[in-house]
Amino acid sequence: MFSIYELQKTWDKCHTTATVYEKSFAEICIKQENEVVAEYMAGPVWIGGFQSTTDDESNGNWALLDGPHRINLTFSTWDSDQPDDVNGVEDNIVMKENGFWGDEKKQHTYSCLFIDPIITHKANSKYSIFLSWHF
Ligand SMILES: [Ca+2]
Ligand SMILES: [Ca+2]
Repeated sequence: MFSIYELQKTWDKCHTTATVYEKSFAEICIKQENEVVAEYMAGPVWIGGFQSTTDDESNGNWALLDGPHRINLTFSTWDSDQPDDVNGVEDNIVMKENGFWGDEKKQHTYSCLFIDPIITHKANSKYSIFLSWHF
């Protein structure tokens, strides 16, 4: 189950906020997941994508958070001009309103996309239910 935490947070704050609510920062691994999220979101959202190292920027080294683990990015849907690493500081992934991804500076604030790991495993589907909320 995906959910959008509507308050705007930095990427790091989204990460810690996910833990507070016993959720995970969302990883998006397939096109269908991306499409579902793009349909429901009202504005850009941080997802749990980041560069595991920027030593070799052109190579990307993009990864996803999977709970406490990290996995290499196998699916991506970058916008046409992205990732462009403006000023050499864009190392995290935001999903824009059009559903495509951009690299962005982690200090920017956006809503956060979370998944509920427990329901995910039970239902074997992240997108059977979708809700949006804020506290
Ligand atoms: Ca970068
Ligand atoms: Ca960018």
